[in-house]
Amino acid sequence: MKDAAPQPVRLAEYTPFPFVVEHVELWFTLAGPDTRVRSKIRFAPNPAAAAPAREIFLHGKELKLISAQIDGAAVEPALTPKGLTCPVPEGAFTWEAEVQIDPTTNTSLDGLYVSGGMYCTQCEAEGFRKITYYPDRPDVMAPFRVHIDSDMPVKLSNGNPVGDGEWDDPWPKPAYLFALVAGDLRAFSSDFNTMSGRAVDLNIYVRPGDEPRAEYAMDALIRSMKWDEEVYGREYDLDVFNIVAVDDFNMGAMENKGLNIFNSKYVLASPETATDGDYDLIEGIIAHEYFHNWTGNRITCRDWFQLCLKEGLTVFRDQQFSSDMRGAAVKRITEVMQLRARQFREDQGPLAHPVRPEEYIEINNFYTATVYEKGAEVIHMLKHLVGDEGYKKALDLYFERHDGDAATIEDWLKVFEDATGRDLSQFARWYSQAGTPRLSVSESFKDGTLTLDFKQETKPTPGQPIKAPQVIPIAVGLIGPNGDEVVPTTVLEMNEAEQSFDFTGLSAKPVASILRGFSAPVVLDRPLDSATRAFLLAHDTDPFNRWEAGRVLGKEVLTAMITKGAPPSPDLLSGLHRLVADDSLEPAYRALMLGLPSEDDLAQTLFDSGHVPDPAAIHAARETLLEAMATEMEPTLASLYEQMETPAPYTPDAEAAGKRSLRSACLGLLSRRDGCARAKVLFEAADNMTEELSALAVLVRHGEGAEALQTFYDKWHHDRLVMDKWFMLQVVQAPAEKMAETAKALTEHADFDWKNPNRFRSVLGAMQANPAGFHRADGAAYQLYADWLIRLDPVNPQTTARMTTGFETWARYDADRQQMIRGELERIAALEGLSENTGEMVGRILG
Ligand code: B3K
Ligand code: ZN
Repeated sequence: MKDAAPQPVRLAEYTPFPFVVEHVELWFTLAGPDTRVRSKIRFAPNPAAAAPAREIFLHGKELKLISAQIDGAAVEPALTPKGLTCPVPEGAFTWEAEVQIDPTTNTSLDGLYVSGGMYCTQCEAEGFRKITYYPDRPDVMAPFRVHIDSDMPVKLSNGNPVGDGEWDDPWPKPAYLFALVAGDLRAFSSDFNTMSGRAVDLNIYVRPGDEPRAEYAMDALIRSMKWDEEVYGREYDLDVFNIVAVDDFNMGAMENKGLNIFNSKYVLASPETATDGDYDLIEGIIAHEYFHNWTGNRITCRDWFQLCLKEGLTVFRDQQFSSDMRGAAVKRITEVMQLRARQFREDQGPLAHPVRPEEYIEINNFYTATVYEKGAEVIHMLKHLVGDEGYKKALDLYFERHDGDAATIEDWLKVFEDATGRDLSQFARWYSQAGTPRLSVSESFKDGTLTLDFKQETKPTPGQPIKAPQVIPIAVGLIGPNGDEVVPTTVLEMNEAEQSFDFTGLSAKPVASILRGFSAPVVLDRPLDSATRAFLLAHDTDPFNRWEAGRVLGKEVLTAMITKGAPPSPDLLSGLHRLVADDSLEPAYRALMLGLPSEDDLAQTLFDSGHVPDPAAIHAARETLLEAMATEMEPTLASLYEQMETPAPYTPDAEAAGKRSLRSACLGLLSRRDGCARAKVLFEAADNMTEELSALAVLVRHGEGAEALQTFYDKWHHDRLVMDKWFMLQVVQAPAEKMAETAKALTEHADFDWKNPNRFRSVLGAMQANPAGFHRADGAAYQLYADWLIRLDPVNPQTTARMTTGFETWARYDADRQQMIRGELERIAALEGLSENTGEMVGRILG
């Protein structure tokens, strides 16, 4: 067992740091295991502190202190594993220190580490303390100057270059935004002229030979810079903007000031190696990190409890950007699918927490779907409530009032109140109350009046037994019996536990389209007969709700198949068939229509309606429905498959990608009828990874993939990113009863580099995407998964802790499965030397 239980950090206990940092200067000597960091930091008393302090605490972790001085005189601070304490003089003083660190053995990918022969850093949230002694908290902001001594040809840090390996960042920043890179790298370069005429050099640094694969990311960067000027009036503020691609990275990317560091998966793309999905993600993540320059860097967070201040807002901004680039309807649907798959799942289980949590043991465990995606949904609602004009005024005021600040959610809501005159005190509950509200509605029609009676209810979540009503914007439109819209979208504002709204003066009973565009992150509970759902599927003028009608119908049909042995419903089959055949709808939208609710989503739905989900039965029902769809629609699918062929050469734009996504959906269904004939042809002929991979997936799914997998391996084994796909596909497409064995065999493959997070996730993480295999009745997959978490924890606690969420849904399942999962979690919890990261997660999941 672990030592003394770690103490949580609490929002309520925030106090300002007693000093301000006026300037930081750092000298790095990058020399492998004997890497040295010298620092010179100018401190002054913080006027905002309660009382002047006569000693200073600096964070420091895994550092070897070589020397320390204050105002030039040697000092001997008291050292602990978390930092040092040292007496200080009255007034301002200069701290100087030298530490020794070893980046070559740093496998946590946090702090300064070596990846593929290059030095790089990751400091958010608390990695800077592994580089030198410093007040490593976001409310301490300072300008930095950095000197890098290394024989590496490229030496980068934040800010503007002022010499070889010398950088000056004039914008005060917290330490979590510090970055350093040194390596044998090549740049793909371009430039940008800002709206006020500043010339900015843009570089994407990659390994030699990868330069052409950075072209798309560069294009996305330039479009992001332009968009932020046009839509938010935000201009870039340095002479250079650098991006570096790194192979070993715990997450997607990091917004370090002027020097974004990216997982190479989200930078490098070529038609032959990247899929349409990869291009889409690259565009979105490049934008996200760039947008952080204002929402995160220029205005940062006072403390880590305010994480959603920068993350929720930046996700919201990248969603707006992607919607402008790729089409609003399709983007909104994919956002909501992702929200439900990740955030609703989190909110409905033992890890539920508010968008602004109130305590944590390890902050890295709170970079969650709730903070990011629900954080963005809260802003989406706010915009509904104050309108586009109000939103614009509030954002302008936010940038004007808080530029240079480390701000809070209270500051954020205050600008909306001041700009619009609205009282947001009840709305603020969205930040403090965890859980997904369930919004039920019943409807009645009498004398030309439609009445909608709403009721909201949020189940208790850990630490929050009682929930107060929230403000819920409910976008509603009404459709007349002939399919025409009779009342266009209006936003109803619900703020009580139960509330009714009337629509008067109607000549006939309309069909209401409720929660249009998914105007609030709630579960809508609306009993409706399948004929009315089919009517909405055919006629709803709101593209999101039209898709949603099909989705809900699909869920109801699947539920009836699973719980009552009902056959696939003809209403659903014919409704989907009509839509898919409708040429007036864009192909990407039709492709989404063909997607059924996921197995995980169905498991939660069954659980919510009082059933114990059986993962094998869910899988089987989905298969039966897919077979029925293929049979019903075969001729239509076959002709669409021909029509949706995109001309060579490949282009990654949304229109072409949309056609390919519909084509791939058709291929998936047709392969159930044509013995994989089309997939075999496509696999041979494809000139791009999107189609090569979709054909391979079909072949493997139908047990026809052995040869193709070998061909693919021989063609791509030199390419890490493509090989990740090869690993992942085999796990995802494996038959449930063999998934654990497949994954295990892959972990024994010579190319399974388990210390690389991308590769680890592409085998172990992929098990989650095969729920029937993961939840196999004998627990073999649970055990394999836990074995690997146990192995990874001492090497990379952050990635291990994140992956424990694979077990967060244990309470949905039957007693045997519950017992097996709990057994695995307890086995992990009992480990000697378990990291605080994983310990906290496992403890919360067990409850
Ligand atoms: N801010 C980083 C995430 C840091 C995660 C630290 N464990 C990337 C992003 O959200 O843009
Ligand atoms: Zn972010």
